[in-house]
Amino acid sequence: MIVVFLLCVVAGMPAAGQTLDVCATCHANATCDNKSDGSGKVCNCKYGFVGNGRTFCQDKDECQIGASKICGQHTTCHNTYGSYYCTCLSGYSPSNNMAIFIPNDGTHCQDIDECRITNLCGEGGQCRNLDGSFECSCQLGYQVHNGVQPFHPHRDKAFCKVVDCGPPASVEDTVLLSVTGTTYGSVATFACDEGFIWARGDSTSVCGANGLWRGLTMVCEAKCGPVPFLANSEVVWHNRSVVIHRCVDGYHSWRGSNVSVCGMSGVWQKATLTCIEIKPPINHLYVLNEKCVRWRAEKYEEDTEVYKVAYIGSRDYQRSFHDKRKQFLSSKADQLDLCLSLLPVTNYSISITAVSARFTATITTNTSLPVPPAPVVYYREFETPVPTLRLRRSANTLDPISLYQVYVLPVEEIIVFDCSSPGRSDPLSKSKSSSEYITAQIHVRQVRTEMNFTVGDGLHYGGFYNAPLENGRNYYIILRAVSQWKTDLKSVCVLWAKIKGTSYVLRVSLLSTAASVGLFALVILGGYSCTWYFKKT
Ligand SMILES: *[C@@H]1O[C@H](CO)[C@@H](O)[C@H](O)[C@H]1NC(C)=O
Ligand SMILES: *[C@@H]1O[C@H](CO)[C@@H](O)[C@H](O)[C@H]1NC(C)=O
Ligand SMILES: *[C@@H]1O[C@H](CO)[C@@H](O)[C@H](O)[C@H]1NC(C)=O
Ligand SMILES: *[C@@H]1O[C@H](CO)[C@@H](O)[C@H](O)[C@H]1NC(C)=O
Ligand SMILES: *[C@@H]1O[C@H](CO)[C@@H](O)[C@H](O)[C@H]1NC(C)=O
Ligand SMILES: *[C@@H]1O[C@H](CO)[C@@H](O)[C@H](O)[C@H]1NC(C)=O
Ligand SMILES: CC(=O)N[C@H]1CO[C@H](CO)[C@@H](O)[C@@H]1O
Repeated sequence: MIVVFLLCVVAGMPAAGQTLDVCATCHANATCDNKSDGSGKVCNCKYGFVGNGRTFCQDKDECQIGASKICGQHTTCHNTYGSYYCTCLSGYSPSNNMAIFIPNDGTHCQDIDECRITNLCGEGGQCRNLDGSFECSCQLGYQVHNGVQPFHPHRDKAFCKVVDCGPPASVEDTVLLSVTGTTYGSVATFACDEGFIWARGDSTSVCGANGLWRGLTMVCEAKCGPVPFLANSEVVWHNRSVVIHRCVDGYHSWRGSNVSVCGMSGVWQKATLTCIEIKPPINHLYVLNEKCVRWRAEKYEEDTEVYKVAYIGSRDYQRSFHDKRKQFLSSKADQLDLCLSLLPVTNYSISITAVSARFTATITTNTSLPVPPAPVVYYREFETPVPTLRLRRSANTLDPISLYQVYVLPVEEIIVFDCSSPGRSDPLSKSKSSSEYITAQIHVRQVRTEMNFTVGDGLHYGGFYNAPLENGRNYYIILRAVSQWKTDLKSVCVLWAKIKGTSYVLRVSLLSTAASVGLFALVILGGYSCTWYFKKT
């Protein structure tokens, strides 16, 4: 410390007596000095003290007037007993390089350039000196962590860390060829993905200061264009070189590959998948012409399918009846027709199984009532009014629901007989004697294999009166065989006999239907709707 003593002369009081020892009266913190004029002694308070030098000398606080005034800028003033000293504020250092000073020799506090100390801001940090301080920011390629810029490395937890872009982000339809690193300035090089060609743009990407890869502007053009379309299918998965197809709901694949591939030539090698509607292996099954079944086969074209056709027939009116049969057939055809030997007036359940597809379709049907076979009669001509006629019947030719009706036709000018019209029963009530009537009705059960029937015997047959024939009149006798089931009725008529009561000569013209004349029998076929026209000549 350099202390400059100032000599202060305190004017002494005029001495009351020369004998007074002034020095003895000086304050402990005062000195006894010669008077400047040499006229005696005087007490002076020591440097740093103020007072009269004798009775009091008290400490003077130099710092009170302000550090910047007494010590200068950027200082702290420290008062001591009788003195003071100065120090520099943090960030400043005294120009004389001493820790403490008194500025009376020109010493002052000057800013410290902290940035002269290397690495003060850490790796990647950039130091900036401030008046009395400094701050850090991050160099290009570095980013601040744990804080914001600018930061102070001792005060904040912030620090600089090198920018890392991470693995290079790939752009659609490109592949990474090489990369020099992942930090700032690293370069990644890309190439077009399989199935693509480089159209234009930059194929490299650079790790930028913001931590992002940038610069890749490569445009990608697909070689093969949009994914190919297949009817009734959807795309399950695809990339630009491979497409996998699948049939949509309700359709299934009819062989073929389900993958499309982008070929070297830049065109799709399309999948060959064919999607067809899912249908049962047997469909559109129906009965055709009463005895045939027709169905559509759903299978691979070239495959042969084996079908088992089984059918069961039953009859309401004949409990014991069971027609149960089966047959197999194998075919490649898409449509099948099969005619079965179904019996008449029967309910059938027909089931068709596609053996390899393990699928069965069933249909029910019934067969209709057929026209009964024409009865075999012995045609004769009689000259008696009570002729006995013969009928033969082979067992089972007619079913149990049939019966016979015997018609009597009195011969008039013109006789019209319709086999399908129900006959009249009462010959007595007829107004016109020429009308035909039913003379007997005989159930088929009563016939067995052969029957002799005498016309005009006056008895009742099946509720009909077998009225005697008039002597001398001419008649035709017609036999009608009837099949009846519920409301359905089929019949056939045959000419059974001719009765000649008089000398009339008759010619029969069979105008409308087919006729067959045998040696013994005249059988008239043609069914229920046949109509005969008889003309007297
Ligand atoms: C004189 O000054 C000193 C410090 O320098 C102090 O300790 C002492 O008390 C003072 N004496 C009186 C009598 O004031
Ligand atoms: C598409 O996928 C196939 C099969 O997974 C693969 O071999 C091919 O490399 C892929 N192509 C593209 C361009 O991704
Ligand atoms: C494509 O076909 C293969 C074999 O032909 C088959 O295994 C695969 O399941 C099919 N994929 C689809 C999605 O249908
Ligand atoms: C066929 O079945 C129907 C209905 O069950 C029935 O009404 C009919 O009488 C049956 N026909 C024969 C011939 O069994
Ligand atoms: C026979 O089948 C036809 C058509 O399926 C139906 O209309 C008719 O009522 C059936 N007849 C009987 C007797 O079941
Ligand atoms: C029917 O008559 C013939 C001869 O006229 C006779 O031979 C035959 O046995 C008779 N049939 C019956 C079932 O009576
Ligand atoms: C310090 C100082 O100058 N002291 C002087 C005071 O006066 C006497 C005589 O008068 C001198 O002898 C001292 O030297």
